[in-house]
Amino acid sequence: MRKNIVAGNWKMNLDYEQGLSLFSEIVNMVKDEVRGGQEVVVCSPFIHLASLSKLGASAPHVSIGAQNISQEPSGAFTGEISATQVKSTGASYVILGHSERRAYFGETDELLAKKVDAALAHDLFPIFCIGETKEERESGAFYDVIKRQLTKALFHLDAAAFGKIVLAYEPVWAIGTGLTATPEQAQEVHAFIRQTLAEQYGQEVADNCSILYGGSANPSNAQSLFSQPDIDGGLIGGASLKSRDFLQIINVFN
Ligand code: 3PY
Repeated sequence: MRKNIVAGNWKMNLDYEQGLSLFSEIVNMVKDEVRGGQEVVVCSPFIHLASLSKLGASAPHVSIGAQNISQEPSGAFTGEISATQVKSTGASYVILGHSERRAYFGETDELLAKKVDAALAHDLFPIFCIGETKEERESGAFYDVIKRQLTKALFHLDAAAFGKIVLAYEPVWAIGTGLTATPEQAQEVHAFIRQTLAEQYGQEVADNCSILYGGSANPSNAQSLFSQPDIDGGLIGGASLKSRDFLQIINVFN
């Protein structure tokens, strides 16, 4: 059975104290709300990870994640952070393939395949983002784009390794623009992703994979998005920075 997951992506926001204080609010609010089979993940900047892991120890359904790792194991890579280092903070997830990293830091599917391997080698679950640009949607090529991203970055994994991946469909045209895919548009793509997984790995692996929707998800649209059969939760940007909004989104599953 796949899990419902609501993951917050704080991006490059919040100083150290602000991050701790928001996280404490989230933990206190969700303590009694989150059901078995559902997980809340907070993906913070690196500076917060170790402290959030300690604060989250009393909240079994709240996990911590990073937003990037290096593909390299260790050594002379100034400014980089390895999978082992992230894992040593107590984090269990890492966002990989976010469109901001693809667009601003030149991350390619080939590089992302290496980052996925580094994460899995150190027991970090990747939340792997895929999605098309506005031009790719308008030209109708978006299914090819999504299939290419899956194939090049993930389909070298065997079925057991793939079972540790969470996917997030994030249409690039809906990130930071206030635009959201309609529930029907999102469902269509999620169903396509699941079908592509079934072709590659079989129906059981496809059925067990949590596929999240990301891209301006908020308390007003979460209900209609998450009620679609192939949408198993969300990767939440701006709305994860406000504890009340984030809780309202989490509560869609309650
Ligand atoms: C957004 O909602 O804008 C995101 O990028 C989530 O990752």
